[in-house]
Amino acid sequence: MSSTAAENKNNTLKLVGAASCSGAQDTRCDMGPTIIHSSNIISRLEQDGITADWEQNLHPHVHGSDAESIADLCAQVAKTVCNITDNQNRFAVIGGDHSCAIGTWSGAANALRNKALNTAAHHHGSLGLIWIDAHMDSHTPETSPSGAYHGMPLACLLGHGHQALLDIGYIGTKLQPEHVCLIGVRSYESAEASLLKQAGVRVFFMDEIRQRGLKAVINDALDIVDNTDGFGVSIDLDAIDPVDAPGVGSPTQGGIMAEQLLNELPQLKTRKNFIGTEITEFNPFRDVNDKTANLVVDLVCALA
Ligand SMILES: [Mn+2]
Repeated sequence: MSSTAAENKNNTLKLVGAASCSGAQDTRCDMGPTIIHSSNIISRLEQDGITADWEQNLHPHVHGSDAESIADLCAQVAKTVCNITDNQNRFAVIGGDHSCAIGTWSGAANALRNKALNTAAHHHGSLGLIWIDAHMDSHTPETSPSGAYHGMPLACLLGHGHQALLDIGYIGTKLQPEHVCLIGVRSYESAEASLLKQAGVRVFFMDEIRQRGLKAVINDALDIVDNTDGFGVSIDLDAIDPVDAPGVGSPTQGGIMAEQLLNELPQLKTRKNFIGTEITEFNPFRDVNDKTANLVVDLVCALA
């Protein structure tokens, strides 16, 4: 007897804490996952009718700001996310600084690639990604003024960066430029802008969001990820205006208002190929009245 894909789908939201911190100069984002883990997040999801559990909290085995130390945690994150996706559950990774994205999306890409190989499909298991961020995160070690790895994850996923970070999950590029877009960008250096431009990655700057509205931009973003085998969203909380998200690693003026984002994000989960969420750069030490902590919970619920 054959069963349908719908019957096989396990449909549980698996939350994963990834305490990445060595990718940033301010390492206090490592407390973010702990704070969210101890919040009301699971009961909030259950109130919304979502089956959810907190799968695991991952910590670096070694603390160092070199590529090998970053790669250690990213490899753990990749393995966990790959297993969740293999089991046809959705994931929500709570960072940590944004360097954990190398792990999250390498793991997702690995699962999609294995699935395509196993089914002898005519496609290659392509990953789609909507990257919501004030920054481009597209530096390489050669161009980064700070050398901080949370400024490099998107470049790594596109195949540019330290070798140790390119080989996570499997050896090879995880993300094709035509399957990714950035939303909310307003602070960047010219070297990363030209890397994305040369690759042909679509960037929705804040100016365009103000002109056209977030709804139109999210619709365009969904067109970009529509034909992939699976897509997700990586949210750097600094994309959101510091008025609404003060507790972040690098607050940047002039961002997306939280309410707008919460209104538009639920469109993502209506797509059949939506596989998971990542929320990064929550720094509880900079938070004001738990505003940012509560927003993380709201964002996970909006995407669950
Ligand atoms: Mn970022």
